[in-house]
Parts: sequence; structure tokens; C-alpha cells
Amino acid sequence: MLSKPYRIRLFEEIDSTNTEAKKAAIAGEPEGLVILAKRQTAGRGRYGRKWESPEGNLYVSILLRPDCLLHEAEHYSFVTGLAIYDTLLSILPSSCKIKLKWPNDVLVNEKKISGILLEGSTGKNSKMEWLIIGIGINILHHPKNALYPATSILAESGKKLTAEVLLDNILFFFEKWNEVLSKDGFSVIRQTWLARAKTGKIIVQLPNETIEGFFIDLDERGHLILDLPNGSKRAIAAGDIFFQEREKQDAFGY
Ligand code: BT5
Repeated sequence: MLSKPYRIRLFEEIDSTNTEAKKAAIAGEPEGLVILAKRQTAGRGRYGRKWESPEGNLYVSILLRPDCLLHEAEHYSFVTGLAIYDTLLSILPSSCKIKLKWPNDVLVNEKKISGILLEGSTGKNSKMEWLIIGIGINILHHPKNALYPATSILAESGKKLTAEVLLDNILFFFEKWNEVLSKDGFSVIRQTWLARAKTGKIIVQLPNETIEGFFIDLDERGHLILDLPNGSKRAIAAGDIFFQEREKQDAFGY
């Protein structure tokens, strides 16, 4: 649980809400700061990839100072995924199929509607000093040629929501799942996340390797457990996954 209520700072335009939150963290800002921007000029994904950030979508970063170790901070990616899932469930028509995609995406009707970017810094003994949770949700716009097929709330439901309404919901559900993490630990988060996730036959793209296998589980760290064709198992800490039936072309066409 956060010791203080959220303090929302709104920007018309910013390079990246994560970068702004990071500056505040380094300057000693207490946790609970929320950086919200109408548009970003240098929105980032993982590995320095670009996050398309025109006006009309949600771009937000939350500053936390969790009392945990580096590997435990990864759990917040799953907490955030569950909060986005609940938010979309409360907004979208029931005909929309919402799925979590490892490690940091939310899909609606098989397309990416949201991405999460965690950035943090550790001090002594690998304890977290600060953690920034960056969230992008496509409300009105989505890219046409993304790494993974993309969509928006407008495209899936015809609804034109504001980023503020969406953020209220995100923070509400984030607190709910954050409390579950504090009280019950990662196992409940993990089980719930898995029950809402897209699993199955996948291709994993790593920087120097492409692996095929069956996504069967998450371990205690949130790493993906892959069942390999030779019967062995392999834990994957980070990477991009593509589901084999429909997305083989996307996986190699980027
Ligand atoms: C992510 O990265 O999915 C994390 C995105 C986090 C964005 C938020 S916005 C607020 C905060 N401030 C920031 O600067 N960032 C965070 P990744 O899994 O690496 O996916 C990036 C890939 O998604 C890109 O290479 C594109 O192919 C695709 N992409 C870019 N913009 C997109 C969009 N708006 N919707 C869907 N896909 C997109």
C-alpha cells in the first residue's frame, strides 16, 4: 500500500513520462507521484523501442519506492497488467476478449492495446530505491504497422474515453492488486495473471536466439517457463513472444 495518496502532475507534451518520473525519483520525490501527459515526443518501449504517442491515448508513469529487492520489483509488472485488465473489463463490451500477454502487454481481440515499461534503481543490498511503472493505453489511436498487431479502445468499442477517466480506474485497480501482493504475496498475483493470460505454442525472440516451445507457466520471479520440443524446460527472463498459429509472419517480418 502507498503511504501517501497519488499526486497527479499533468503535462500537455513531454518527451517521456518515464523519463520525467525518473528525474523526480532521482531528485528525492516521495512515492505516489503520477506523471500524466497528453502526448509524448520520445515515448519508449523496452529495449529503447519507440512507443507511438499521439494525443488522445493514455501515457502515465507512477513512482513507487517499494521495500523490496530487484527481482521482486518485477512482480509489479504483473500487478499492473491485472489493473489494466480490470480497467478494460469495466469499460469494454463483454464481447471483447481481453488477454494478458507475457511479459508486459494487454491484448484485446488478439491485438495489443497496452504496454507496460518498468524502470528502477537499486541501492545497497539490491534493495529498490525507486521504481517507475510506465503505462501506455491506446484510447483513440493505434499504430498500423507495429511489432505486434495493435488496437485501441475506440477501434474495439466505439467509445471515446478521456485519459483521466481511464487513469482513475487504473489507480483504483492498481491499489487493489498492490494490496493483494502485500498481503498474499506473488503466488496469488501469478495464478490470477496466468488465468487471464494467452498461453500456448509460442516463438520467443531473444537478442541472439529464436526458440519455439509451449508456454506453460510462470515461475516465482515472473519468468516464463517454456516447454521445449525435446522435453526439457527453460525459464525466460525477458524477450518478445509471438503465438505460433497466427503470428509467425509478424515474428520474422519486423
Ligand atoms: C512496451 O514496450 O510495450 C512498453 C510501452 C510503454 C509505454 C509507456 S507510455 C508511458 C510511459 N512513458 C514511456 O516513455 N513509456 C511508457 P515493447 O514491448 O518494447 O513494445 C514496443 C513495440 O510496440 C514497438 O516496437 C512497436 O512495434 C509497438 N508499438 C509502438 N507504439 C505502440 C502503440 N501505441 N500501441 C501498440 N503497439 C505499439
